[in-house]
Amino acid sequence: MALREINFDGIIGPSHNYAGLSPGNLAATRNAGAASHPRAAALQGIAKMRANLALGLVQAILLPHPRPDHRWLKALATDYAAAPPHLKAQALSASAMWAANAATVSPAPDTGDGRCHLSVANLVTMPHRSHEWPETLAQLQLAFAHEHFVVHPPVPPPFGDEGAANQMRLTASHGEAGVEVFVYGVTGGPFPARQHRDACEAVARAHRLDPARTLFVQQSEAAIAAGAFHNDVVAVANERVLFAHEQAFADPAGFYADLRRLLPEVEIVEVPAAQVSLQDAIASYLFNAQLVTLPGGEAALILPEEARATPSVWNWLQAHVAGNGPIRRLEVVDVRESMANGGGPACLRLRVVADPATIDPRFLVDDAKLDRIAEVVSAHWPETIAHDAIGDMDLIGRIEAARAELLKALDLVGFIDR
Ligand code: SUG
Repeated sequence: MALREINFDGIIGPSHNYAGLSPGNLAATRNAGAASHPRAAALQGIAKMRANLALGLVQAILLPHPRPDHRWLKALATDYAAAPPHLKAQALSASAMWAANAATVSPAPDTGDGRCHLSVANLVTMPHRSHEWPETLAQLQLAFAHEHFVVHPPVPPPFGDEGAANQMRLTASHGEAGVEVFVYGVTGGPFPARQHRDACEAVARAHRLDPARTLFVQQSEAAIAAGAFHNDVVAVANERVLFAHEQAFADPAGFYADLRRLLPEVEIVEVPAAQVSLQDAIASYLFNAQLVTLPGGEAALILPEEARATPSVWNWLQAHVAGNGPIRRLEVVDVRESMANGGGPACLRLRVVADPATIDPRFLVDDAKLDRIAEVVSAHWPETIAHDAIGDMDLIGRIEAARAELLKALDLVGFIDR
């Protein structure tokens, strides 16, 4: 088995809009009511995937969910035309684009049965995200049907689970056994802590992780209160590098000591608050970068434009690279439409370490397939959605037709359409 890290990016759906549905997500709240640009949004996501392919990384996709979610509305004894405005917005959200929240993944080298385990996230804290899981489960069961994988249904409510956004894996190299770190929240000042410790522990048990190599770490209240609604807004890890803000964790010293004991070669890159404030880190999404290992072995950070535009952040990064820090290369991508809803480069992807030959090939992409996807997006995704248009049934028809065209182009009709 040739294990590689595969990035599954959520294709940004045709219903992408700014409804301000996530309290505690400052960007989404700030942009509530603004006009969105679904076509440009999806093309930005595709351009990010192309850039990752050009770096020699393996790239895959997850598909937009059917929106509005008629099944969910039916379970609420209504339909789209009759639903009150808040349910309309929640049913229409394109939030499944943030694939880091789709599932938690434990690659085969970490698990008791030598298979790669995926647990679909329940996302119960936010109503608009709580109905993503059935479609996510269906897509993951299709993409990971090979016997190498075990796909688990979500942890039951009320234990909130937001998937890989709150999980980090540290290891000497992707194909070796790792230390899995589950970050949970207890309190977040005025905002909800979306990831519950009981959910983390349930996932770790389901994945048959070695308790001696599994850490449960509390996110700091200050981070959640400042707008870090997921750990991946203030920390990211890849292979032996942990890159985190000084105020990310409730007890950083205890966490780092455990990590050094379990993985002596770990390299902890902590950004001091005196150089980059929590506010700048969160506004710029410095830590919502994709930290990746390039084919040559060096670590690169794939950052949003907003990180380059924030002087404290860009200065820190330049100094780190000039000083021979573990991160050797900076790549900047434009994902502004997603960022305006609080989703950076890392939110848009789910990492799976596996042999690409074991993945349903319809989910893997190369440049030619991205061309086909971009054609469908350019022809069918709405150019803009004004906030007051979400009740417009013509728009709903276009959104549904657009997704159907994409499934057709990817040979997925009859598999994940409903
Ligand atoms: O759950 N935004 C998402 C952003 C998720 C980012 N993911 C990670 N950090 N991994 C959220 O808050 C906004 C949708 C709206 O308000 O319409 C939203 O759901």
